Amino acid sequence: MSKYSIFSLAKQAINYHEGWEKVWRNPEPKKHYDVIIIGGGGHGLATAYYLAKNHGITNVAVLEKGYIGGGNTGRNTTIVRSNYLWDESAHLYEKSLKLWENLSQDLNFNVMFSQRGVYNLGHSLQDMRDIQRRVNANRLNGIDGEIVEADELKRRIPILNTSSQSRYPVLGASFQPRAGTARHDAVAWGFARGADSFGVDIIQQCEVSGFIRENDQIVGVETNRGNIGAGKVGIVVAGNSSVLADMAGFRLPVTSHPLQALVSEPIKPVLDTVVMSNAVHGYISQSDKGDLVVGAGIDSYNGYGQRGSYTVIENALAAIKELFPVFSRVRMNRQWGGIVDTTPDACPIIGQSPVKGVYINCGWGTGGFKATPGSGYVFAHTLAKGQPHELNQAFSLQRFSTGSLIDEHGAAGVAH
Ligand code: FAD
Ligand code: PYC
Repeated sequence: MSKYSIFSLAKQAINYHEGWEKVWRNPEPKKHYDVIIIGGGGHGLATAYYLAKNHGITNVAVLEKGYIGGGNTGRNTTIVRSNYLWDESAHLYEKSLKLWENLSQDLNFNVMFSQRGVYNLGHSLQDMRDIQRRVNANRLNGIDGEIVEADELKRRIPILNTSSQSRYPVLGASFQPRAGTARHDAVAWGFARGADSFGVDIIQQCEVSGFIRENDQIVGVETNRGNIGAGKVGIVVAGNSSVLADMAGFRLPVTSHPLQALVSEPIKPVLDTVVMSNAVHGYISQSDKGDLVVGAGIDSYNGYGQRGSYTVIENALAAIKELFPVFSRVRMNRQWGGIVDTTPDACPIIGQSPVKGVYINCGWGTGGFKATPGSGYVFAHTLAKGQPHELNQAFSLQRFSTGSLIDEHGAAGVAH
């Protein structure tokens, strides 16, 4: 039973929760750490957690310029799936999905992982051929997937408009039953609490503004809270990756774009799964609270403003309204944007950078939330051993000079 009775909970509420224990400490930065992780999003926090848990490296700091989970981790629409086309990505995302399946137990923190399934709609014969190819490839890799024809889709999701008269008629879908959603903040908080319990320092309001160099090696970082020495530095800053890489002295093939989402007023439960359509650049699920969570395709211009332009969400909502006419009078409550870091092959970059002492984890674009545990797992290995885990070997920065690209544009969620 909880140590808080109903009376003590009420007393805490009146006392502004003054007696509640902190979930993680709020330490001052030390002079030196074995590993510094820049970026307190899900990926940075997961990296710190697995560094400590799997590799016994606990003299670690996570430096976050704002508050943890305040970047894309807290701005995304929480779709988790592993139905990628190519072996390299399928294995990486499937490892992540397996970690998701046990994450609440592992962290002893409810991340509300809900395997409600994800549908990717097909609107043309070519879409359906691509779906067939992807589902077949997934099955060969041991990943669950099925092809669902339009009639069956209508039976499973009665409010979906499958009329042949619509602008983009629905011909069918791929379905991954083990896919679903999770609670984004809880993922950041769970990993933060877990990492902190191993002694990792999570330092918020700590912006990295430069790197300290000795000869050709990075030996620390400059921050608004002073200089901090480091044996190794991991950059995990999503939309700000090019900015940090530039400070460290190397270039990334990454462009940063706004990606927008919206939530509606809460309504009664009507949609118990996730429906995505790359062709119309819109996707939708319903949160446990009842809000409709709707997302758009990326804004095609580059920028760092966490907003995006109106026409993009107007188009996404028009598409959702056509797919689900029943939602036409639902009011939207909030809209926001996050900055996503896209690469030429829609795959991440995870590994050593060209600058000694610096490791990079970026390029997850519109689809990194689902990878949070897997990304942390392989990046921790890479930092600990100084070489990649077999699951991230193919995702090096060097692939952009060797030409070994892994084109995942088709499976990478909302088009980019
Ligand atoms: P972040 O959570 O952005 O963390 C990076 C952190 O670095 C930030 O907190 C930032 O403040 C910090 N930082 C930056 N610069 C500095 C500095 N100089 N010093 C210190 N700290 C710094 N993915 C999915 O898989 N499924 C989805 O449904 C999905 N939907 C999305 C919807 C939207 C609207 C958006 C924007 C993204 C979506 N994504 C989705 C993508 C996903 O959110 C990201 O790929 C993922 O969250 C990236 O996690 P992260 O930890 O790398 O980045
Ligand atoms: O990668 O599945 C995904 C996704 C959905 C919405 C944004 N990204």
